[in-house]
Amino acid sequence: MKRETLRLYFICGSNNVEGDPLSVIESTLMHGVTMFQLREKGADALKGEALIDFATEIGSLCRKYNVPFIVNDDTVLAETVGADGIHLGQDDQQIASLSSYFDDKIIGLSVRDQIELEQSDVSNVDYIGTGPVFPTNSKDDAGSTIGVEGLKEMRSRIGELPMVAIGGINSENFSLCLENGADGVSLISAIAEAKDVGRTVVSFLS
Ligand code: TZP
Ligand code: MG
Repeated sequence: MKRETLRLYFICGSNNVEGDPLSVIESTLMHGVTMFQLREKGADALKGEALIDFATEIGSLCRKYNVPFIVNDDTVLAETVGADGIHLGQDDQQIASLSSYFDDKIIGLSVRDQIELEQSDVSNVDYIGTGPVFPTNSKDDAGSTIGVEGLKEMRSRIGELPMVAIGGINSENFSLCLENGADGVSLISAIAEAKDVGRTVVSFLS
């Protein structure tokens, strides 16, 4: 994948936004988000047919705006709805056991630090997500922050592998991530909870 594709990576599930999630997602795509991930989590997460329907609608929107559509964790869902890729964490399914559907798809892996990097086979990984860079309220088990020093360190260890920063990124600190080795920033709350989603997206791109 091109590293520019990671520039502004919006991650969202149905319960990260107030109001209609599909309208919010469409607005972000329309205003220039470069990659989208469906991350459906929590006690009130959609399941079964409702989740498939939601993911299918998102897939159509992403195609309309020519933005890659990535599914978090759920390889069956990704394949069912024809997603462009999957994002896996350290405790998710092993990349080596993914079905052939993913052979030509985008594979992202969360790699927090040097220890996780040593434990990970990144040979078939298209990009890594590293963080949390800053404190976050969007993931209970995100662990301690790695700071921009963590990003810099990761960049020095992974060479040219595309890398996106995650965790607590907002309009004040996103440039720091880009200056310290990240090819892009991935965000939930700074976009999902913005009053004016379109304007917020544009502000991250300048
Ligand atoms: N992984 C590490 S931090 C995080 C994830 C999914 C949450 C990012 O959300 P926010 O609201 O942008 O801090
Ligand atoms: Mg996961």
